[in-house]
Amino acid sequence: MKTALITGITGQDGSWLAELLLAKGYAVHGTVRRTSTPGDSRLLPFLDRLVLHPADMTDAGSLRDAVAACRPDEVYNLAAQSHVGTSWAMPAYTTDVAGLGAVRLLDAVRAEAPSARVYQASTCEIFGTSPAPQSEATPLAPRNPYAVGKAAAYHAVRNHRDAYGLFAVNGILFNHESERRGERFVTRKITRAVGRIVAGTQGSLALGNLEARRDWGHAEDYVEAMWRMLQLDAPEDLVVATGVSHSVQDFVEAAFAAAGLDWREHVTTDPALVRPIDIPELVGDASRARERIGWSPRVGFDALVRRMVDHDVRLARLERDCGEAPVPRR
Ligand code: NAP
Ligand code: F7E
Repeated sequence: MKTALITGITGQDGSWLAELLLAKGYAVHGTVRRTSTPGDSRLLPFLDRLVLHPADMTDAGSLRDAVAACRPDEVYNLAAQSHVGTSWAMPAYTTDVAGLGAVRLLDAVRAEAPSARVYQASTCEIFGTSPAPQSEATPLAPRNPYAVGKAAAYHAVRNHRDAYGLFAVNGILFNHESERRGERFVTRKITRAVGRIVAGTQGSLALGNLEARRDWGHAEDYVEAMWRMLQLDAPEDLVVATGVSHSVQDFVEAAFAAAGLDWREHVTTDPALVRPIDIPELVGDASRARERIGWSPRVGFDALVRRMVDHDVRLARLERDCGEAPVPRR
C-alpha cells in the first residue's frame, strides 16, 4: 500500500484527490490548519479513512513533523491562499504561503522522505499577461501577489529537482471548478446565486469584470492528471487545460439559462469587485499532457455548468426548507 500526504486536503482539489487516492488503495494523510470552526466539511463522507496532521505552510517545523510522521511515497502540495482577488488585500501572506510554503515543504521532504515524489500545484496564473494560448514554453509573467508566490514555488521545484535529484513536478493547471468549489470563486458564486434565485432566497448577483476569459474544466478530471504526473518515469512539468476559453459573461449566461432564468434581470456589476490587474485571457495548450500522461478532460463547459447549477439549485432548496439564512459571498 502506498502512502500519500496531501497539504490543503480540506480544499476543493484536496477532497477530490483524497477520494481518488482512497479508491486506488492509498493510505491517505493530509495536513489541516487549526481553525475555530471545523473546515473539513468536504471530507466528511470519508473522514474516518484519513489521517490528519496539524500543519501550516508558514510553519516549517509543523510541515517537517507531518512528513516525518507518515514518510509518504507521494506528496501533493495543494495548500495555498488561492483566491487571486484576496491576494491583493493580503499580498505578503499570500506570497509567503504559496511561495515560501512550497520551499519549506520541499526542504521537509528532502530531510525526512528524500525518495518521495512531489506534486506542486502550480497554476496558469504564473503566465499572467503572456499571450494565449499558454503552454510549458510560455514565459512567466506573474501579475498578482498569488501568481508571484506560485512562480517562486515553480522555480523552487525545478531547483530541487536539478540540484538534489528530487522527483518533483509542477502541474500547471488552468481553472477547474466543481460542486465543491469555494463560494468566492466566480463560477460557484454564480451557480450559488442561480440556486438561491430559483429558491427565492436571493434577488440579485453583483460581479466584477465580465469580459475576462478563462479555461474552465472539472476538478475531478484535474486531480486524475495530478496523480498521473507522479507516475511518470521521469519528472516533468505539464500544462493541464481544456484548450477552450469562455468569458465570465458566457458562464453567467449559461448558468442562468440552465435554470430557465434571464441573467439580465438579476446581474449587476460593481467596480469594487474589479481587480487592480485582471488577466484578460488564460487558455491552455495541453498537448504535452495528452502525449505524456494520456490525459484529456472528460467534462466540457456545458456539462460543468449544468452539474454545478443542478447541485446548487438542490442545495438552495434544502437550505430554504431547513430555514437556513442565505449568506451570499462577495
Ligand atoms: P482551495 O479550495 O482554496 O483550497 C486551498 C487549501 O489550502 C485548503 O485546504 C486550505 O485550508 C489550505 N491552506 C490555505 N492556507 C494555508 C496555510 N497557510 N497553511 C496550510 N494550508 C493552507 O484551493 P483549490 O481550488 O483546491 O486548489 C488547490 C491548489 O491548486 C491551490 O494551491 C491552488 O492555488 C492551486 N490551483 C488551483 C486551481 C483551480 O482552478 N482550482 C488552478 C491552478 C492551481 P483551509 O480549508 O483551512 O482554508
Ligand atoms: O476569477 C472574474 C475575475 O476568482 C475568474 C483560482 O483557483 O484559478 C482561480 O483564479 C475571473 C477573473 O478565479 C468576479 O476577475 C468577475 O477574471 O474565479 P476566479 P481566478 O482568479 O481565475 C487560477 C487558475 C488559480 O490558480 C487560482 O487559485 O472572474 N470575476 N467578477 C470575478 N471573480 C470573482 N472571484 N468574483 C467576482 O465577483
